[in-house]
Amino acid sequence: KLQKPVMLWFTGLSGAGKSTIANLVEKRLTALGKHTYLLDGDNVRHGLNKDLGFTDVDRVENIRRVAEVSRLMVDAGLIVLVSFISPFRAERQMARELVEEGEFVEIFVDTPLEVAEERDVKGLYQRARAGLIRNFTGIDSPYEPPLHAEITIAGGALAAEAAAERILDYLLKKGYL
Ligand code: GGZ
Repeated sequence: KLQKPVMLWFTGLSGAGKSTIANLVEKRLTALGKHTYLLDGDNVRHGLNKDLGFTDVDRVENIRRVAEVSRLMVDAGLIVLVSFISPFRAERQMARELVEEGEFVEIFVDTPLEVAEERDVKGLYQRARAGLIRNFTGIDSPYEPPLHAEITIAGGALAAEAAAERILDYLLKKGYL
């Protein structure tokens, strides 16, 4: 039986835990024999989108291209995990409308700015506060939280393993697995 393709769209601040959770979910799906692909800054911003930075205009184009590539992968039958800040509602909505009803699952990794900034794994928040990085999301660039995400993860409180578990449960319950 063919697997059900779906776009799992992770959104949230830098350092929210999107990629950590997406990687765990992908591992679990692979173990279940599913064919997946994870799109994130590491494999897109250094290649396809290396001409783009972090102005609003560039972020819109970043997400537009990511959504289109992701749509092609859904067409190919994959479970696609998409992990970008994707700060604007309009572009997330655009991505949603590229695929069939039920093929888009928005996952809001809702880690408060204070928590992400406290973690500051890469030291980017500190550099943004110091004015060394401009247009940093949450500092001097906006983040529009989803209003109707299919799944919201309290990223500050919930461990990545538990978050991945919740997403797997959702996919199972909704008939994707
Ligand atoms: C936000 C930035 C910035 C600025 C570099 N603002 O924590 P990270 O490092 O690994 O994830 C962040 C990543 C965000 O890229 P996205 O492609 O996901 O952004 S968007 O969806 O808005 O296009 C961060 C790093 O890039 N980074 N400069 N100014 N994050």
